[in-house]
Amino acid sequence: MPVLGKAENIFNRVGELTINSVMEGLSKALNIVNPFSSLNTVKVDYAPPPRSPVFCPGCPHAASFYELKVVTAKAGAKPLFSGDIGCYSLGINNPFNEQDLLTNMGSSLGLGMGLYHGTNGKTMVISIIGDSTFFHTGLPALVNAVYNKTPMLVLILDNRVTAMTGGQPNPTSTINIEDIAKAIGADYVRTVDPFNVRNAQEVMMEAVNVVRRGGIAVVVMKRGCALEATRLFRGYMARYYVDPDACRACGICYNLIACPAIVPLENRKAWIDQHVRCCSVCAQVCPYNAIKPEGNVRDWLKKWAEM
Ligand SMILES: Cc1ncc(C[n+]2csc(CCOP(=O)(O)OP(=O)(O)O)c2C)c(N)n1
Repeated sequence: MPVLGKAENIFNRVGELTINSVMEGLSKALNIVNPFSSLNTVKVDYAPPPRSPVFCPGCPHAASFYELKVVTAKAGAKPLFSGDIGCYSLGINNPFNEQDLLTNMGSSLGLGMGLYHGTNGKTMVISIIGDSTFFHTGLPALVNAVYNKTPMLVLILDNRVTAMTGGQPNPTSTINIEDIAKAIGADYVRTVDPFNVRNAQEVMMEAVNVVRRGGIAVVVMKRGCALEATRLFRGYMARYYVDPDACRACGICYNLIACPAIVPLENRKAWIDQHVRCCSVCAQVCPYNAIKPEGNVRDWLKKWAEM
């Protein structure tokens, strides 16, 4: 049986192995007509709407970035957001703009530390990192930060999986990040649910104050990836809707959380797409209580929290 692969030009040597390129390669190797080739191209006579890539509807990272933005603004802080590689890299975009540096997986803490010392302690550093990336190379950098007494807020976005590359499990399911941070000796360590907006903001504010006093604060934002929650608990899914009579068209929900399921209507009132999962954050930030539950959202969010 011959072994065929890249050397025989069955698969491309460089670039992404897309579903189409793999199907094409297998068809070539098996000497058959690619049964999917007719499905490969779809012609449409309209252009896709222009918008930057956004978080998924219900993504806990969007809630964390929203909360961090509000807290740093309230604290009058102008931090450097040292970013990292994962779904949360999308925090570089509007309306968040909370990733000032972004290089390689696990670099946020080390680069943040370098910038703190390189500016003689004049920079407030907030390092943002995911659970998988934290275990990859963030952990030794946290040890280093504690050892070198580098004031910093480390925000660990623990969505329970390695979401960006397909939702693979990682050590976060068996090793508690909060316990590790405490054992290393961080000055302030808390775990919060980003879907509990008020509590998350209070904890973040305390953490910013710890950093201002020269300490190292670690805040674990723990809430499972929305896509995984949908796969696991679809039967429990419940949603929110906008009561048009109560909505005052302030735009806080669609402008500041940037959930792609919330859109402004022509009269600028909000409308929520009923075909996606909900996380309750928009309902919590609406100043007019215009966003209301439909179905048993309490059970859905409780189930989701089990991840
Ligand atoms: C050294 C290295 N290995 C693998 C990758 C591919 N990769 C990109 S993001 C990512 C995981 C991100 O997971 P996490 O930090 O948990 O964030 P999430 O996407 O779940 O928000 C991986 C493995 C990479 N960029 N660099």
